Amino acid sequence: MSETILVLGASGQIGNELTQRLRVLYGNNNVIASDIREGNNQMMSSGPFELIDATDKETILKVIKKYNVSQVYLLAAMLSATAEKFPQKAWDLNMNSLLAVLDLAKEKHIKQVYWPSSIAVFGPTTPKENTPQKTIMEPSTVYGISKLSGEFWCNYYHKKYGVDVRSLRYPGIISWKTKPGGGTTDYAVDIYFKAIEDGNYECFLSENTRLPMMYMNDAVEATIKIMQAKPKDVKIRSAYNLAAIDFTPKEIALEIKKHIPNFTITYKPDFRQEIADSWPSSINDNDAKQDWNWNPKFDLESMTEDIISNLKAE
Ligand code: AKB
Repeated sequence: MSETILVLGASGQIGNELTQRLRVLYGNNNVIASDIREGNNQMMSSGPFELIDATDKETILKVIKKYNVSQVYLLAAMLSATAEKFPQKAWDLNMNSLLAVLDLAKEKHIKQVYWPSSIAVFGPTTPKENTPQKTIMEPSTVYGISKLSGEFWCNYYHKKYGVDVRSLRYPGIISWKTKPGGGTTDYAVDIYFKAIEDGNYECFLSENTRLPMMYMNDAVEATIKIMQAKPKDVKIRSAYNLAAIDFTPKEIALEIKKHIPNFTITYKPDFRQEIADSWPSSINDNDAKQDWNWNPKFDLESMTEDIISNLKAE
């Protein structure tokens, strides 16, 4: 595989693990990590790193030219909960970074773009269960509005200028190597850390709030899979629905209890409850399965086992 890849937002939750996996697949020196802040030791020492503000098109272009970059993965974004506090900043970051990268592809500086969408494109009027690819989409959060607008832009640049852009609607992504920041689904990451450190967790969502989720390993796998798919197989150029598991805070707590019997959970819903209530509880991803053979590997049980054994070993 001979690609040179630039990852924007490589120090974040998904960017970090995606960069490490891409370095294994494409060679350390062919994957340039970048972020507005430095990454962890492993990222900084395993391959090239550049400080980049993802909205700064000129700097992105300089780095593309410096390394002869062919693909950009744009992972920089402000997530749902933080975006409600800083709506203008969220809009500026989420939109300007995408338009900068799409323009660079339109101007033929790069061949391929990955940009993540989210289940946040759906809203309170969307069918909640087994949410289809095509359905009512009336997001009620700033983050959701920016992601839905981004999807339209991706589709537009593909149809109008032939830009090869690919996108997935991520559910909540659960990881143990890097923590997320500012999302509504973050509770499902925090809970594991608190279970190991303190034996208890105060959840900011109510016990029966069901949300679509996915283990990081599957998310990284899906991202690379859609980028490696033949262009003709990527039939949807807005963003694909993507699913793996769905559960409630009560259900994940019960699963953790199998490993840490004294673990306790309490519930104190805050402003994030309203965001969670506006999102689907499960997603239909048949298009991704049919078009490019998507298939998740982890369920709640195997994910919990993997996370807890890794956290205990740390
Ligand atoms: C968030 O909670 O904001 C994100 C997402 C679902 O896109 N994890």
